[in-house]
Amino acid sequence: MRKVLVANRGEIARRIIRTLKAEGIAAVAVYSEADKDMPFVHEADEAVLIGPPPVPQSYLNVEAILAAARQTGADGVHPGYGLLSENAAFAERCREAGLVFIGPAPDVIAKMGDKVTAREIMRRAGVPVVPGCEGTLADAEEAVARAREIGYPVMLKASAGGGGIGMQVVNNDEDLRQAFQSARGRAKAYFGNDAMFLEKYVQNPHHIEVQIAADHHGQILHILERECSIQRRHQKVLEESPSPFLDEQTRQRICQAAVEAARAVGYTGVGTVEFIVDEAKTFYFLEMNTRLQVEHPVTEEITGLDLVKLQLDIARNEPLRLRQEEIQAHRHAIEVRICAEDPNTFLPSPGRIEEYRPPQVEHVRIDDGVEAGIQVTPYYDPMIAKVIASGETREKAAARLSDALKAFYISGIKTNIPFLLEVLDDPVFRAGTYTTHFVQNRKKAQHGS
Ligand code: MV4
Repeated sequence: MRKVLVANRGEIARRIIRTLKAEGIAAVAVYSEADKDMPFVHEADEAVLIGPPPVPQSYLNVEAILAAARQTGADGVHPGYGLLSENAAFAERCREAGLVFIGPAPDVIAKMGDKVTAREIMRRAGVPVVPGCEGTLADAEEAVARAREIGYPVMLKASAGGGGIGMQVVNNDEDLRQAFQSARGRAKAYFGNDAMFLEKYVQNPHHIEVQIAADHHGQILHILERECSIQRRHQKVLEESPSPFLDEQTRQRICQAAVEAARAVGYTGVGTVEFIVDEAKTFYFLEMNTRLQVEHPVTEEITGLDLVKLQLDIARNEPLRLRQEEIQAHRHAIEVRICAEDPNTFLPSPGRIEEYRPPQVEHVRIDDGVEAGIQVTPYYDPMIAKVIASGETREKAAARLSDALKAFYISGIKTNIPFLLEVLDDPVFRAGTYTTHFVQNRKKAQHGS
């Protein structure tokens, strides 16, 4: 590979360009009219305007992106996260155009994108899945029959959903009959696919994911876990590794299960296996994400690996020159996502960034996509920077992160930094005992209910 087109924007485009340069590979940026002044556009070796600001006309515009690749002579495409990263049809179009898609094969993306198929593949391979129905539900009456077998509460999910979209908790037959029709209608409208399934609802769980890497020579490695339980409305707020919740034995077992999950689908590339872990530390496969994730720097900071380099090595058909025993957590790392939003209402706060001064301190990594003078527009994700602090202990990493956030100066837009500081200061966070209900529980406590 000599030239790679980065089919993304903002901080992740910049992050990918950094490793491309280190590898001596030329980077092509594609950008919308709204992004012409963004750092990733200037840092690429070449940049191609692909359309107006709305994503369907630019960053999701497959024809324009493929035309940019052809026009610049790129031989590879890195999709980043979000946007086209888990679009099997796009991966296939890249291949047809003679471009190396930096990710797994299109059929693997499609299989993992369909949650019922993913569940069946894992169940047959002996990877634990949440107790639930087999295959899809024909109608509301079948849903009720299965729910009675599973036992309420159950979670009704859309097979084409994922990431929290198209799922709801149901407590009894009557609610399920009601929920089934409306949920199916929404799934049809949202995804063009109304396949539904049921799982036992796991109360107060932890959300733990395992990083994996698999080459084209049969080697599959896990690269430890990330604890991602601190979320708000299915948007992750903070991620850390190692998980303060896992003991060494459970860690070994969940990481091994992730390797088996990758093997079961014939995975190649860097990917993430998401698990839900209950209070007794029993874990279940939830989903597999076939892309580089937002929170990948947490893994990089504790292991010293460059996950984008691993993606490139695998895409170049090179064997992974790593043994499982060599992959160790040398430190503790915690990441938070800085978003252009009102810290009280969580509503987006677009506008021009007047001043922008990220702190520069040792063991604090900042992956950002903006600079002073940049306009944060409502067209795209409001995340503008990630701050990743590490230390020999969790306490040191947390203290460094807190200091870094206090020293992070941004004016012109509102950011969620005050909210992130409250999270870091919360006794439940400090104790490391939080679950996916952490943000919701804090809010309840504040309102005295
Ligand atoms: C669940 C669950 C409990 N039981 N499935 C959310 C994201 C997606 N990847 C799967 N998710 C969940 N699936 C079963 N059977 C809990 C979650 C979940 C969650 C649910 C409600 C509120 C916040 C949550 C945060 C993480 C995971």
